Amino acid sequence: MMELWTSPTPNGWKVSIMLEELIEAGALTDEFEVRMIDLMKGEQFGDDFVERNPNQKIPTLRHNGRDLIESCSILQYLGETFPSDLLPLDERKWDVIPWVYWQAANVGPVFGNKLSYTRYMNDVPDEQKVHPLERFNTEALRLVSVLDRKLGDNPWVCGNGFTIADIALYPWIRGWKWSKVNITTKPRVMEWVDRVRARPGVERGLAYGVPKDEIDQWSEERKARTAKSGANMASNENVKDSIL
Ligand SMILES: N[C@@H](CCC(=O)N[C@@H](CS)C(=O)NCC(=O)O)C(=O)O
Repeated sequence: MMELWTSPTPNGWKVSIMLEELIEAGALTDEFEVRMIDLMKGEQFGDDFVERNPNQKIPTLRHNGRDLIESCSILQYLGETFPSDLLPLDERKWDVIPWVYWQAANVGPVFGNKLSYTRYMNDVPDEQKVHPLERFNTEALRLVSVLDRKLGDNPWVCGNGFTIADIALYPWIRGWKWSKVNITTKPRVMEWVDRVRARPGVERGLAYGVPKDEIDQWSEERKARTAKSGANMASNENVKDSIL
């Protein structure tokens, strides 16, 4: 039995895309349940959620009684449990896994912080945002350059095969307009974004919890709602109340 608790956010999309890509590859035929967690209502702080993920963040996956947290560890778990080309299980997996760690340790936190200061810190005075915005923007651009070099002339991050490294990276890079990280100087990265988006499994994975006509372009109402919920979550007061 498999249950995914998630939300339509970059870390959530990694796992929903993975499940749909596994179905596409014929590697996953089991039924699974998906529960959309309303982050704005604070469902990630509820007892039933925290029992599955003490870190109070989506996504979290329960499979055969085992709870998995951290989107990239879930990608690896699914890749190993349901073998497919998405994660080679011989020594070639070491061409892929370091780039999944690279995403988890660098692209996710840096793009996440850039996004947070760009869109969500409404109650922080502008002058206090100057340094973090510059810091995270510069680092995000550096990471995009690393991705550009890694892609080289290959279609996918780790060469000729689409893998969990592409799945880990795509949801953060696709949101470059929302996080205001200018990737347009890197045509190979732009083309890779389009190439990933064109995959049917990716299309279905992005649709979890989002109306079909808003997969690529959110409505103004959804943008405003997301910015408001992001501001609530980014508020230090709420973080203290919920964890300490
Ligand atoms: N490193 C974690 C990050 C998870 C994460 O930050 N999830 C966000 C949504 S993308 C979340 O649940 N935020 C709710 C909150 O901070 O209260 C992972 O990759 O799973």
